[in-house]
Amino acid sequence: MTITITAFENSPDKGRGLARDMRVRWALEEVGQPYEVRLLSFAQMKEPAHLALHPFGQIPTYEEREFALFETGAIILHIGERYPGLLPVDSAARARAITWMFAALNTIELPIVELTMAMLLENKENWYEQRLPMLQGRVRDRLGQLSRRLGDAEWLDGSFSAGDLMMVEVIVRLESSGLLSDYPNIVDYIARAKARPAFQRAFAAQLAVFTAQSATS
Ligand code: GTB
Repeated sequence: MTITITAFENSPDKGRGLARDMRVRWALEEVGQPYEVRLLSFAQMKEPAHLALHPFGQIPTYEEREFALFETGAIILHIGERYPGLLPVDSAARARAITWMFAALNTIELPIVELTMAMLLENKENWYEQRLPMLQGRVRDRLGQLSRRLGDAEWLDGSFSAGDLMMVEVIVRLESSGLLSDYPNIVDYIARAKARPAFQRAFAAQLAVFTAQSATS
């Protein structure tokens, strides 16, 4: 059975692992499932063939046998439920790991995306400097709460799980912002996650797309 995901043909992050196919690649590496990648241009993402798979015309998607998924939360939950390695067997621990996935996506990612989008797209606006401290404050609030909960633990709840994968994928987006340096345990948490062989294989695979594209253009 072949698993196929979609990814940017030319990722704006230049292969730094910030586009959301990275989290799907990483999850598949954690569970040891091979996958193929269909690369899409921005124009192809808005064409009917892709819109049939992803109503919002985005990447990544996930195809397996007769069905297709979109939304990284749903994709990683599916991978975690279908293959061992990302979700605990114990039902309470499994529910808690899924809770962390939702916390990453609903509670932590929202203010991070708001901040990073403002930094990227609104930095020339005359109200940007006024708005920035408020956006940064919201992110700091969440990082402080996360840092206190993580404490000295290696992972959020026992062994590494899909909850950690999603949380790390969400907070790495802050690495260039300077905000993480006030939370050394979060910096170490990210470093531990990035040291995982599955992360490294996934990162190398998405970087190879950018390297190959640069060589031909
Ligand atoms: N909620 C969806 C999910 O989790 O699957 C969000 C999917 C999404 O935002 N996809 C983005 C996309 O397809 C790519 S990852 N955008 C094109 C469009 O909407 O037309 C977001 C992303 C893009 C680029 C960087 N970067 O350059 O650093 C980081 C993250």
